[in-house]
Amino acid sequence: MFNKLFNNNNGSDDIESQLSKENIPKHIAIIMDGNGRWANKRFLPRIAGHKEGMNTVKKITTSASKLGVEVLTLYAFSTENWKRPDEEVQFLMKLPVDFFETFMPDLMKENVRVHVMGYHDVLPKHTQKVITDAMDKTKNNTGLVLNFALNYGGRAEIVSATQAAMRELLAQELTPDDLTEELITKHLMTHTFPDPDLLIRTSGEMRVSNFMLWQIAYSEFYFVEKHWPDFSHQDLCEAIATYQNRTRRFGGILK
Ligand code: V07
Repeated sequence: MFNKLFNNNNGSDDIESQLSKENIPKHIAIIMDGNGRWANKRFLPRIAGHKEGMNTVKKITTSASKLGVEVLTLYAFSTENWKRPDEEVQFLMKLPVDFFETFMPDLMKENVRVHVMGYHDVLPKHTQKVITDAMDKTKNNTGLVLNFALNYGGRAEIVSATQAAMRELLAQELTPDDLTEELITKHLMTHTFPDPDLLIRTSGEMRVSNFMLWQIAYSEFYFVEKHWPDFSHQDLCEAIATYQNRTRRFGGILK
């Protein structure tokens, strides 16, 4: 009763039924932080946290798909992550391989389309191959788009998009004054997706860390203390409930 009135989730395990099906964010982006800290707390090596984080990716993909989310973008590896110890980087680069070996049958069953954005030419060959194969295998699926940001950086993306836009202008003998937001947007790696409605970051840090800088101009931000491996279906529902409370307009029209 009180939960319904105030949308006070209060440990209730029935948040999903309180969500308005008409206002589910179309695109959710997540910075999956805290995998190393999750492992440290348990006296496990950091890679154990990454592995558990990978299982959480699958769980949250299923949740998002059931809730009717259209695009789920996950920050898997930033252009800064190369600075980590070699051993950890090598392990991370095998996770996409692991992920598809374990979950491809489920992804096909759930009608999920895989997309990967980022600078792929520098990734190990086995990682590149598994990504191309997964995108190809799922390209006719019509459900949730699971979009991984892998070796991705927001500023670099804006620079590449602007360069491509400038080349287009030059080819048409146009000038810098003809550069528009629309033209830059057209050359972003996300040009086929709507901008994220909701950006979630786990593990208590309140930064955007060079993630989708252009696309999050109007996104709602949601920060949660939990480390990524502990993030659950309930937590996703709570994030969406908060989003719905913020974007509710009594008698008005949603932006
Ligand atoms: C990675 C698990 C999730 C938490 C964040 C760091 C560790 C899934 C992938 C992945 C990426 C591309 C792809 C399929 C799966 C992944 C990295 C790290 C580098 F096509 N999880 N995960 N990639 N972690």
